[in-house]
Amino acid sequence: MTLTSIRAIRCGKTVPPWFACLFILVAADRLQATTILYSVDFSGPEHVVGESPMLGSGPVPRTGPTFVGRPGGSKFSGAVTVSNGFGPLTDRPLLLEAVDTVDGDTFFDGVAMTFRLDDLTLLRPTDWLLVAGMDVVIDDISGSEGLGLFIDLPSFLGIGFERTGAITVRLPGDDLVVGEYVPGELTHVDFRFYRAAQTWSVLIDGTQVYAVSAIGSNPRQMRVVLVSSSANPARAYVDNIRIVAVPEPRLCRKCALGS
Ligand SMILES: [Ca+2]
Ligand SMILES: [Ca+2]
Repeated sequence: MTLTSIRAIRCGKTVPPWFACLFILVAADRLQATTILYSVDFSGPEHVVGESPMLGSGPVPRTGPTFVGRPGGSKFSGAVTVSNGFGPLTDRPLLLEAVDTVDGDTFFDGVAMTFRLDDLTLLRPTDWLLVAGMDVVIDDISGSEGLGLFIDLPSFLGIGFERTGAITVRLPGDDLVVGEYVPGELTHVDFRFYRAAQTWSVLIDGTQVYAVSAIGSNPRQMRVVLVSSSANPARAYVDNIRIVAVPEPRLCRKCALGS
């Protein structure tokens, strides 16, 4: 970082270099103290290309999901496997593939991956932010009911990659279109819980697209679900899944928030 860029750091006004340096030290301290709950990139030796990912459990940071498979039992069909790469995800992303084995009936098939949070201490007294995020690349979900990313609360907070090309916030009983995606291109999704404000927000490629207050601070799990409604296989890739708890910065909270 150059002196010019240090001077460019703003907290409502231009700050002197000594303050910027102090801010950097505090930021470094904050970075070190961040608790990584899950860091899952499917690239470690415990994960094997062509097989289901190794599950994660026990102490943090966990390097695998806590469940992959078929939600809802035998009616669901598909596979969740580590792949060599796809498009911009060149370093072993996870492929979710769903096929509806009996096309035209009333049952959908699909696969899911979950990251348990209810067996972890998510937030310490000084923590003010919980972030859960991942990279997503859609291959072909034209025959599916979409790829859903959920934080399960007492209710749920969900993002849908729909077969129409829309990205939606999935609300109980309704969907809100908040963006669009291009098959083969990367989209990054973050869920953020701001403890002080008791606010959950959703960010697409770093831009907040939705926020809601007071729907609970103790999520049970993060869930990725691909559901199919046709014999045409639906395929989507995810990678670089991180769930972290961030402590309160001691100085310049506005700077840390980027506002
Ligand atoms: Ca990877
Ligand atoms: Ca069916």
